[in-house]
Amino acid sequence: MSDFEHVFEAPPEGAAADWTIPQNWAAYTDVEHETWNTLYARQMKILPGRACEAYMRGLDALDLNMGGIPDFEVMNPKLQALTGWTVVCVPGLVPDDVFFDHLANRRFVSGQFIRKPDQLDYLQEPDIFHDVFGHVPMLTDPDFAAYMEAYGKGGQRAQSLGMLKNLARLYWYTVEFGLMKEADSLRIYGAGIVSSATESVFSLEDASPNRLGFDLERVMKTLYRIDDFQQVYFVIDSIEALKEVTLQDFGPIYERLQGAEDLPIEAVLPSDRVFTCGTQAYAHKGGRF
Ligand code: HBI
Ligand code: FE
Repeated sequence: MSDFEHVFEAPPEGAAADWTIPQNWAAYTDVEHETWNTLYARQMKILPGRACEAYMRGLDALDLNMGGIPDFEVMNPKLQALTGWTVVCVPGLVPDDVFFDHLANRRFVSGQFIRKPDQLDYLQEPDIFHDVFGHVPMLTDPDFAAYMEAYGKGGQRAQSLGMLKNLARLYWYTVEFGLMKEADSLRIYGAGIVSSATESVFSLEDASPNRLGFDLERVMKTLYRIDDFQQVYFVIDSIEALKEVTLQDFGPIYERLQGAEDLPIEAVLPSDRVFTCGTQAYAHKGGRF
């Protein structure tokens, strides 16, 4: 297990050229399966009424609640039949170009390991609970599936244009920490939120964070933090609207961004669609849960 910052230069021993490794499902211990079950049961007390419908539907369609860590040989045929996506295992964080190549081909990469029982609430590196419970249900939605493939292709292009920093913010504020408008309230679809018991509540109910309407160019300018609850969440109108916005050519946006300044995390602009103007009390008292 490596640090989040640590990215290997080349596939480690035992990994294929595309960095994938076997899941080796039979080798998970009882304790590891129990960790999955504990995390799963905890989220199921929190997510109904908070997670968006597409997420809850996907969770159902994939039967991730059969007990223990999902076996990809059982899960993948179901996922593939729905949207053509599959999930492959990797040893940890993989280089950007490898990550994008998998996404562009409708393969989602998942950590093979699961967190230790004393790390239930927080770990920095994505494990199989975050990657599968958090990300995979949304991949059963056809519009979200198309969005993620487009992101992979866009990543390859952004990398060649030197705009990856900006595109990564889009991933962060949608795929990882996105909220959406649904049934006259706000719902969660971001994987970083649905896989966290505390942030599932904080993101929707705490008075601290700003909740602002999603705007592609605005988001690409906005800084983010990776080690604590977010200070701003962006709200999409629908998954289809998110997909539509990313099917445009980002070229002109990148040109404007070249000369633009980054926006501070807690900025609220006159042009923002404000759902909540947060107090920022949590961040100002020092954060960290
Ligand atoms: N590797 N395993 C893994 N998981 C990720 O989410 C990931 C990665 N490598 C690079 C990467 N993400 C970034 O390129 C994106 O978040 C932008
Ligand atoms: Fe993630």
